[in-house]
Amino acid sequence: MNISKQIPIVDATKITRKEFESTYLRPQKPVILRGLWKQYPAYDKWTMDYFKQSMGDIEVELFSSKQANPSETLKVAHAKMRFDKYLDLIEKEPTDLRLFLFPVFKHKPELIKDFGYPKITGRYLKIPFMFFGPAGSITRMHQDIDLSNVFLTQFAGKKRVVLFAPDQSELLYRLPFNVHSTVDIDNPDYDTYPGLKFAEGCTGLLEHGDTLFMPSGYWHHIEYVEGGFGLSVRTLGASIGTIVKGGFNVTIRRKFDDLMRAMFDQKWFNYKKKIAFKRAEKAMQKVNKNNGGNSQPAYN
Ligand SMILES: O=C(O)CCC(=O)C(=O)O
Repeated sequence: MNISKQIPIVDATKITRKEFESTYLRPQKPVILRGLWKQYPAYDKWTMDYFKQSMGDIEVELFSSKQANPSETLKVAHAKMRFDKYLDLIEKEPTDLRLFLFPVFKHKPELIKDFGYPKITGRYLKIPFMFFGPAGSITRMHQDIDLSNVFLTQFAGKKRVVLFAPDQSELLYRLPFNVHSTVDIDNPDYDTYPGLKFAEGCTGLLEHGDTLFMPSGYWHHIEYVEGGFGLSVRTLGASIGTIVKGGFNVTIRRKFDDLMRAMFDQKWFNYKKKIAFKRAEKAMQKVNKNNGGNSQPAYN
């Protein structure tokens, strides 16, 4: 596996919409847009203390990466807590409880006034979500099921992100009917997952005010280097094909996977793993063929 390539960083106040769309959006290349949200009050206003004071009394549902079943999309919470207590916890104590896809605007609609949708592109799906997590917690590697383009802005704390393009899915042992991979890229097990040796991705560090552009279907593994939070907004996928596939994933494919898991549980998971391993084997053969039979693993 080689993830040493750095995600490029550009000054968002200097790049035009035309440049962004031709260099990153249309070719579907990730980039960190530094300072994209400087234009909105949220840039300075949204702090841990602000959220504690303004909506600390609501109850939030929390997810643990350690307790997560790799076969499932996150639906069933592992813990519940008052929001202010949770924010205190992630500032002070080790925990792996994350607040994932948090629809903060349902609880506090006036927050919408603190930001807008940056004119660097268009076709926004206006459903923002927030993500909170403590230092050391991990958002396990996944693709976003709707295949939209994602703009993830960091407000507090730092996050290390590792991305892989969708064409690396087989080498990452993507589980069919699902958007998760079973590999752990922080502790790569090359004996069990030999295809992972050939996967190539890129890495970046998000700090306050950085917006990561993740093109449709990009795999992301996120590590909270410091406790903090961010917000994602999405735009429609790059092509009609991607949009239709995203719609299909969210509706039929996910429901089918849920149904099969409910009926066959471990048997279904084992079947999906078997397919993932077969596909990885084929992908390795393809890499080898493309390199004239001299493929060298892309180790870091
Ligand atoms: O920042 C995070 O914890 C997760 C973000 C994410 O997975 C997403 O925006 O799709």
